[in-house]
Amino acid sequence: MNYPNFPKDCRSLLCKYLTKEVFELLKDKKTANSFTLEQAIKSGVENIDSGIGVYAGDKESYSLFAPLFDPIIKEYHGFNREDSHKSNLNIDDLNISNPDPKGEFILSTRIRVGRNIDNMPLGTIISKEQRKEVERDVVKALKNLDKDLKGDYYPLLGMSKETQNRLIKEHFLFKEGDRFLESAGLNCDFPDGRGIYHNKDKTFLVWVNEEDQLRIISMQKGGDIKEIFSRLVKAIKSMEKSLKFSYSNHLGYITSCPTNLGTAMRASVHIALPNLSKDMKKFKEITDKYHLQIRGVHGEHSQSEGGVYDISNRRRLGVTEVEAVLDMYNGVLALIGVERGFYNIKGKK
Ligand code: ADP
Ligand code: CIR
Repeated sequence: MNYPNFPKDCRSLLCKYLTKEVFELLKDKKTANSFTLEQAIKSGVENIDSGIGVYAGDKESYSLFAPLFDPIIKEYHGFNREDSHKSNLNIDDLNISNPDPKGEFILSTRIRVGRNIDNMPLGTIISKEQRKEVERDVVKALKNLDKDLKGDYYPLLGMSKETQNRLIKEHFLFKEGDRFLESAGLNCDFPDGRGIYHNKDKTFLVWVNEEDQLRIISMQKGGDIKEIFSRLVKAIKSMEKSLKFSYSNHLGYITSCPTNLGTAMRASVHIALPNLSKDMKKFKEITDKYHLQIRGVHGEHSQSEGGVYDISNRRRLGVTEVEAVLDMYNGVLALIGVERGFYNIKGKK
């Protein structure tokens, strides 16, 4: 493999940190699962509009290819090589109330974590048989959930296109054919081994074998963040009784994409900010100040519709789960404050 040819306007962190020296140092290395540098960078090489551009094949990828991953992790999370990660899933430590009790701005709230099974290769290089084994083990663990977490598993294989598209449109299911995941090898054998579990009300969901082997999700209408966090924590704790998740003291929960390491948590609101979003400079100033990420209403790489945005915590590593939720909460309070100001100035309220 030769050093990739990045165009001049390429802005990915891969392009920034894969210097010729780093490339030479890493190009012939292989993890015990035979994951190579070429595989790690394929998504960013094929998709030059990537923000990040790299994926891991296993836990060892993060140490073997550290000269590439470390600066990317530092820039994304503000986390240094010497730092170590701490987890805090204690719901009593999250002392917050609904930031929008009258329901004027927040349409819905969702908190998800990514998880992968210990000692399994990640989805980028997992074999078809191993993927099925993961699916079997996860489905077995899900059967132990009770009360409001009780639900059913729906494999993608055999699901009608109509049902699949409805679930995607309603924000419950992952999209099909994401080109970033495709290049990373994460769509291999699709839809085999993939599926979705959910309770009756679709307030608790688990995605199986998408970008990570599990995405554990709690969501509902409105802004009751604490209730949503509590449901998620209860589910994680219950699933941990029968599944061992891949974890490192340095990097926290191990995920395919380095942006998800640590808590692997993304706490988001769908929020209507029709006035503030007319001034993208000001909007971005606030989101940067509170370490937030702006996405469109259909998730990553999608657009806003009608002034509604997906606002979430950006940092996931080097902060605890409680702190990650607080990043989102504090930022949302600030955004609502400014949006309200716009309303008052324009006399629209
Ligand atoms: P991830 O959350 O796993 O990073 P995406 O950004 O692709 O992945 O989002 C997955 C789905 O979750 C999308 O359909 C997105 O619109 C939906 N979603 C995210 N946040 C919320 C929210 N607060 N309320 C409702 N749906 C949401
Ligand atoms: C990219 O590099 O744009 C994709 N591989 C997605 C990266 C994850 N996105 C993010 O900012 N959390």
